[in-house]
Amino acid sequence: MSEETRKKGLSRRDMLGTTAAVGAAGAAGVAGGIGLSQSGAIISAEAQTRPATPAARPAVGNHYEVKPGELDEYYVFFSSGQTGEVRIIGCPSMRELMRIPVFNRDSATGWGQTNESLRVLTEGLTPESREFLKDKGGIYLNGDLHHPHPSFTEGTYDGRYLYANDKANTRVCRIRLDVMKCDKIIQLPNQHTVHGLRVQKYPKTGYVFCNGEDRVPIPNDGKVLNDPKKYVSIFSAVDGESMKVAWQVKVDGNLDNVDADYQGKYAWATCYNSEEGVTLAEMMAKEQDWVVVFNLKRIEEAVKKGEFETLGGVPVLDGRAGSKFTRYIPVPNSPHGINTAPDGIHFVANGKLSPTVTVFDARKLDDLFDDKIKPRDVVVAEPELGLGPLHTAYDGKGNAYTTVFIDSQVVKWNIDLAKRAFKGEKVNPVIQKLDVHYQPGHNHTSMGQTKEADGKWLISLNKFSKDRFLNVGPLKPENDQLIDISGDRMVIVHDGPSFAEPHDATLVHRSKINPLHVWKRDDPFFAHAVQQAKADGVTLEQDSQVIRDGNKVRVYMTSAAPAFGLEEFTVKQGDEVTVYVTNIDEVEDLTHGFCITNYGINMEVAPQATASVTFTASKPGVYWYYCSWFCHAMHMEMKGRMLVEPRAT
Ligand code: CUK
Ligand code: CUA
Repeated sequence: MSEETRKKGLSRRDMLGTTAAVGAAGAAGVAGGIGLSQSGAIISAEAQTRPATPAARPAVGNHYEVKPGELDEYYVFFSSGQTGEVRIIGCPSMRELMRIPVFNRDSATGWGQTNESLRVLTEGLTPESREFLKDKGGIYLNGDLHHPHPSFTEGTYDGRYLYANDKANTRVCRIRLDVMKCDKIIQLPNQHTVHGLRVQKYPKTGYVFCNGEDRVPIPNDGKVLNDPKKYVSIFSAVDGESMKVAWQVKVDGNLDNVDADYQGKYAWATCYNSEEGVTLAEMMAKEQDWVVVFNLKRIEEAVKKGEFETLGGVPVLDGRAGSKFTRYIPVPNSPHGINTAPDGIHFVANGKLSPTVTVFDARKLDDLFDDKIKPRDVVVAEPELGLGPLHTAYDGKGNAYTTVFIDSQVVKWNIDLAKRAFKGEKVNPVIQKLDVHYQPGHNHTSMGQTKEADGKWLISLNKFSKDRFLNVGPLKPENDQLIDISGDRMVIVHDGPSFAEPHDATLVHRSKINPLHVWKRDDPFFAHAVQQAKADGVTLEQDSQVIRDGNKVRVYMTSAAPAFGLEEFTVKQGDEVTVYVTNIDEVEDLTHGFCITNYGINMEVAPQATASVTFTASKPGVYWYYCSWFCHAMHMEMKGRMLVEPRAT
């Protein structure tokens, strides 16, 4: 690349372009109307007359533009932090496509109110939480979802599930990628919060690894209080199929983030607070913390042989210092993200308080566990990148991209150069530092957490947006920036505001995901409703009728645009009413809703689905119910009356 091109911020690829037409447009714009692109493709007359790229916008052509009616190449599964949901964004357009409620209460879909969602939200609670929530509606209304990660088969995404953690209430969820609904939530016993979450990449998922961050007594029942020596933190492996805890391991310190290898042998986690303090000053006192490596085979063998204690109903092993199940590798104080490279060999712990990242070679772990080498012998590089390294992503071409929070930059560096520098060679592993706006946490590359990393896109999830958008008051959105990494240089091509707080995201090529267009009638998600209808002699797809069963009333109705199967139904004050709505429209995207005015009831019923809601008809009177999802020209008229007869006094 010539010095002049470098100054303009252009890469060779910018000049060549991605596709003849689009790339040529970029080249014409920046290079002032050359008739031939360097790849030899003739630039169209239209492209030559296209206005030059505005100076403020990076000159990479328009290949990140997804025109109206065109589809994105990648699904991005975004977390939403303390909002508690998962969001689906299209990349490269960065258009928000859908929100999947999980740990939150959602008005539009009825998540947290329908019987189908309540089953998911309650069945996996620990007995203590069930008791605690008894007089609070039975469910948690908040969550803090940090890390959404899809299931793997043999090192790449298989399109089955997405898993995520709830840091707020120590839960793990599973989302079915065929219908994009959460079908399982479990709360982890013994541990206090689950922060880091990543999944087993090989041979398949397999395990979902969940880091217990805070240290508490086990059991945490008040018998031990201000005696931190007796606190412990827990690493959990959840079986991604059964969504049960397979095993837990007690560890020293506080676990932060986690990742897994490509061989199915190890998982590794960053660990801070080796001091085991309970105040900020205590937690930062030492110069060093650790990366903990878990030996999956040794743990599985011990579980098989029964070498564990059962706590909270699950097998718990002791992995604290000196255990055969773990190794503690010293790294600079308070590491944060830990990320496995697509080469299947390296993994990187990000320094946070140290300006360095530490690079490990997974091939040395067998020797480490056999005590043939020392923990630090696994370290093969430790480049200094900038202030506040938090997370690292990869392009599959040997380069890594690390966010540095305090410097507000993404640093592109080369793993091989870093290893050579570590051995004493005079080389600089840092290739480019790019300003991002501002304070980045996670960053993610397209397919970058699989062996199929394709090196096209990087998203920097910035915690602050400050002046990048119209001012919306003291509470500002985050800023997710799309960065083109396909050339030699990183180029920011898009700013995208998003609401609290996408910590993490996964970019999945669209060829990996195959959602249904309408529900299947035999879907397990509403199997309970189908079962109940069968017991009542009701065919959900045909019948609209009211069944009385003591003071329980079951109201079955179909919905077909623009009418409900029942224009009215009558119940008695005090009845426990369950309404089952079956959407018999087979038309794609023809969703109905069911909302009862002044009864606080609303739910979504997508094509060919059944949804149900149970409530007490405590207020007598006339209550209109209406369809809340716009479905037809006569959508406003899609309604009926619930007549609640007053209790005889
Ligand atoms: S953590 Cu948020 S920036 Cu929960 Cu993945 Cu690093
Ligand atoms: Cu049915 Cu609107």
